[in-house]
Amino acid sequence: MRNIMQSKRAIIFIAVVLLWIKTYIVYKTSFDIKIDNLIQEIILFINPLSFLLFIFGISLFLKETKRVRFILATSFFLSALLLANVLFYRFFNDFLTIPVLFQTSNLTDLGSSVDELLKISDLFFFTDFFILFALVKLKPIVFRTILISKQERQIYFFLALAIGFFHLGLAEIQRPQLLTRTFDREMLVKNIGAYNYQLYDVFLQSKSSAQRTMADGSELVEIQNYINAHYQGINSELFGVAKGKNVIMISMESLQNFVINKTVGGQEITPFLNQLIKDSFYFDHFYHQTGQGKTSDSEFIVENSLYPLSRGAVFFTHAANEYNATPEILKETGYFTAALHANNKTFWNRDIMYQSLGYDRFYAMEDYEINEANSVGWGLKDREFFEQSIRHLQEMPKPFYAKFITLTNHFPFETAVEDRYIEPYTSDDETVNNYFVTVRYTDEALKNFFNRLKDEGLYENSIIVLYGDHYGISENHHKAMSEFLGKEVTPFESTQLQRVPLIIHIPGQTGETLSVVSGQIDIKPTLLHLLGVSTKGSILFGDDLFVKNREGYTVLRDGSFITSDYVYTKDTCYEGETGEVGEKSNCEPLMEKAKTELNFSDKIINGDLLRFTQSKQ
Ligand code: GP9
Ligand code: MN
Repeated sequence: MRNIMQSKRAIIFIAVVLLWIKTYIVYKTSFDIKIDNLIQEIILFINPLSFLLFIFGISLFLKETKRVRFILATSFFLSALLLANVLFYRFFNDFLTIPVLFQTSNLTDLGSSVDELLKISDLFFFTDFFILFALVKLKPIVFRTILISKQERQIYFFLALAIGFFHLGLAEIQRPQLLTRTFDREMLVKNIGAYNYQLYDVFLQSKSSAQRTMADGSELVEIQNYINAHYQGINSELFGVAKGKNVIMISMESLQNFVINKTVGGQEITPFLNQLIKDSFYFDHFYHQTGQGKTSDSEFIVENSLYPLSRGAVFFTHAANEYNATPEILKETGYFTAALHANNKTFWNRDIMYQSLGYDRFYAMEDYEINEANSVGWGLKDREFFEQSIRHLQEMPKPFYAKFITLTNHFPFETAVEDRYIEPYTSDDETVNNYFVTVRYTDEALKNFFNRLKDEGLYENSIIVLYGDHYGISENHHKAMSEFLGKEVTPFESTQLQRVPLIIHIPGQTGETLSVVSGQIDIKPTLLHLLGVSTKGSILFGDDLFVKNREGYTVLRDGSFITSDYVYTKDTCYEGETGEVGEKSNCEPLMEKAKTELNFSDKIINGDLLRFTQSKQ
């Protein structure tokens, strides 16, 4: 009796094991998943298992004939899904997402080449299905009757759950806050597995379509009224001053403002930027406003003048929305728009989101020569990145809007020996110590880039905007930071540390340091006005930074805000001048405004409200 029962359950285990092993083989042979250590290899190996146990476990609730059919159908479906991902990967070097399936341009590309992509060896994808099918046909008696006790079912699911927890526990150690923090699909597939990834994608898709479906244009009226009432106007002397010029945007990885004009061991940390700000507009009270989407959030804020979301990355969660981003607007006025970043194009879902933002071209990893010698840390060294980008700039139609995203100054702040222009700082915190060295390296890379732009005759014709994307030194490093700054890092100081440099270089304009309190959200209207494009009536939350007597005010994604007089953070109102704790009532009038703006911005994103704006109908 016992033997028969075991064999009756065997089909489930055979199905699970076959599909499990096959999935691992596919991971290793059809996808290019980078593995850095043994734990990652273990995660990759076990990641399909709990999902497969659960899905095939459903059959334990079914009657005998249905059970076998269910197992065969599931095996077939999952194999087909895996194959679909492999085909997609062969073409796009990316994993399938639901929005991608609905992106017609991708589908046409893919559809026309399915023949080419399919190989005879792809029959391998159904090996386990054929084996199962043969087993069912040859030994039908083994799988016919079902006698599984409730207790056995409980053990089965307990086991599946335990494996699932073990796997997710390992993944959490390797990549904390995976789902909210990282949205590189390769990283997701590596950590949660191909099948869980598809499920997660379905979940994200249904959540966002539910919110989208429930929205109608009516919420826009209130938002539009709010924006119109707060419109700050233009600076008529500077409006259109850079009209028709190329635009070079440079997102500087993890570059915080506290390094500007400072030294380590008697050496300037940013000698080039310190020089550059003398003949540029430099904003020294400018804040990053990013959330969990880090670099991608900064890109989102800068180009849309909307706030990012409080969890997740808009680039990933709302990539198919209608936007009215700077590249799209400039494209309409005759600009060629490009983003340049020598990383995996799917990181932060950029390849998809850039289409929604109106980019003509994304120069990513494939467009660069990357090898061990010219890489460090996260990839291509900044200097090489800029150098190799020059030819991309040369080939672009003019005028162009080109966004560069640097990478070397990324945590954990590694530099090659030959690229160390200053000695590390000397606290007992390696991260902080090395940060200055990578910042110094990026500064050097920027200097070279500017020289190359001059050589190529691109400098005089371009307006260059440089900004720090987000903090590099997190709250975990307060001790070493207090040492460097020579003062305790209170919540007030911690907010001050969220300042990143903003430098706007306009040929023919003399420089000035402006201390107006501002944030990344202000870049879009500021830039568009310099290029002579009006933003009056547009849905955006920033203001032109050159407007005379502009109100100093900026909101961070966690609800903190900074004005010319006060800093509100962690439910405390600090005096801006001294950093002393002050009366909460001083901050109260603006607490409501901060909340309203964040809330309006969330509504726009979650409801995809920009699809209802007039120009989009
Ligand atoms: C990855 C780079 C870094 O392409 O933009 O992203 P981050 O971790 O800083 O968000
Ligand atoms: Mn970044």
